[in-house]
Amino acid sequence: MKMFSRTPVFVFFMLFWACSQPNEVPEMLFQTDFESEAGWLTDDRMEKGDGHSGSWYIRTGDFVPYSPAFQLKAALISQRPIRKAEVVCWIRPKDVPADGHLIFSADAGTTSVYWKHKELAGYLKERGGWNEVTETFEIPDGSFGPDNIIKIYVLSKNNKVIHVDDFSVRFSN
Ligand SMILES: [Ca+2]
Repeated sequence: MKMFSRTPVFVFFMLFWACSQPNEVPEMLFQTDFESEAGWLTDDRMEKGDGHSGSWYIRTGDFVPYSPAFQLKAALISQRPIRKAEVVCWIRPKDVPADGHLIFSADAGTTSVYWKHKELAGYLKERGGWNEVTETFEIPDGSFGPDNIIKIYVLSKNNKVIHVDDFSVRFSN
């Protein structure tokens, strides 16, 4: 009798559990406005001034062509294969004509096992204004493994200074 008396409670619990499980793995969003990185991100490429948000942003192009990178092992982003990375950031050319790339790479040590880029020249024609970059990397299955390090960053192609602020990456499976 005890078993029958507990059955409705058990069924209710299972229904509640089943209904509360998401149908899809939630997207994985990483974002920064660089306002809280000052003093913690030990990189000379941080700059204080008129940011897109607040006072802090990063720069690339004069003494180092690469901006600081988003950098994380693929397995720590998701246990499932990553199929898409949607990047939104704001960039501002200090000098024109600036030219740049948005880079996505998956590295093993110092070697890139997968590497793609997006042209940024179209965002960098006018001096002094912040421009929103919205780019999506579609990633074929098997492009990299869970132990590879995912890096996403801005590269200045012609040594002109580019400012970068409000950087976000949304990964999905
Ligand atoms: Ca900022």
